[in-house]
Amino acid sequence: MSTIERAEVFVASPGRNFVTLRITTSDGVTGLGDATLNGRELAVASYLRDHLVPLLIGRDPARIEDIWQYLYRGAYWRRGPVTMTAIAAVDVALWDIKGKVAGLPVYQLLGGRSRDGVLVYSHASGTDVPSLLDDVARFRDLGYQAIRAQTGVPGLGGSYGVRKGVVYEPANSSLPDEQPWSTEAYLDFAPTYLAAVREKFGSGFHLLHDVHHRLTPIEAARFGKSVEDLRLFWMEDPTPAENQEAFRLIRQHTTTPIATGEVLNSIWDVKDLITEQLIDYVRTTVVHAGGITHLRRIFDLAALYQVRTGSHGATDLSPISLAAAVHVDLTVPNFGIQEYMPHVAETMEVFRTGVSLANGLLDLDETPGLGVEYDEKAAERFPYDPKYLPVARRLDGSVHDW
Ligand code: CS2
Ligand code: MG
Repeated sequence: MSTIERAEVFVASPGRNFVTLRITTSDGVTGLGDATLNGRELAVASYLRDHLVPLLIGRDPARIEDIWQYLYRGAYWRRGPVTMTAIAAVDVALWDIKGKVAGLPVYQLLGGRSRDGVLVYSHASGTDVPSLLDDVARFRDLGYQAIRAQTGVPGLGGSYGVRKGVVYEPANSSLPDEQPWSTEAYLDFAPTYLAAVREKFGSGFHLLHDVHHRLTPIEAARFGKSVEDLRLFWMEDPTPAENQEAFRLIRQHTTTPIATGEVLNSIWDVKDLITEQLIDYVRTTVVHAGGITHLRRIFDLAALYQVRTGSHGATDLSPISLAAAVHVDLTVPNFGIQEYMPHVAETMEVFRTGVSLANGLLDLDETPGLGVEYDEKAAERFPYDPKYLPVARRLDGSVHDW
């Protein structure tokens, strides 16, 4: 029987910080898992190196479910982003190994293709409305069928979602960048720029918007109502989702579809949102919600309640996560959409994958496993570069949800 012989954790910053787990079996087969938690990378690296790796050596890599249960129940302290990201990295690496041993791409082990390609959306942004409209036009010209639109709020300094460089990178400073926030200014302005997008480009494509946890339920209800005629594909994270029942109030007032879940880490965190149909899309991911094994459980529960998938896919999820997400997205019956932000060139020097984009759809080649390679020598050229996500403060100085 093949056993787990080695498990190595790599922390590097090719374009941005990533934590990568590589498991090697006694037969020399390797599997990769993403363990990146933006702004808290070393917590997961330590959880893996100091607490999980010693438990993996000598185990049968084929026993994916047993290892998942062992790491989840055996921790005693359950759930949360650090624990579930570490378990996810192990889980995805073991699926990678299983695919390589079977000589099949992981999606074939998950039931095979349900669709020819994975519909994606990407991020259009601008410091003002004209530059946002130019960016939307750019993505339309690139063939995207779904586009997220975000821009700064006049009078507020930094604003969520506005790209500065080639890609949107929010973790941009060695201490948290404190950004001003005004809900009133946002609620007055955001509907106008989303309307400007629809007015210029019509309704022949999916338009998405990320509220990013910033409203109270009644404010989110007001926002949802104000954009109903714009036919958003979804309003994302309208209010913090720790209190799942808060979404009942939003649901009572608006038909604008709701997506949430990127910061949530287990089926328990989204159970009521799904079973009460308080959301239309669940955004949990292979990297922050326990890996392929647990994500499939969440997506199967969602399917019972006609909730579709809409996994998070920002650049702080590594190309390993994107590839694993596409394997899952190709197979699940209740697929909705996949977030996709192309990684920068330095990142792709270190991670090589078989993921391809055409006409706004992602696909994979037939490489066994995940189809991803990690070049640790190249990674050594990009040492870890600690960065924090911003903090939002209201105009009175109090902390707000960023
Ligand atoms: C955002 C992310 O892509 C999204 O939907 O919510 O950009 C999020 O802000 C980052 O992933 C945080 O690291
Ligand atoms: Mg988001």
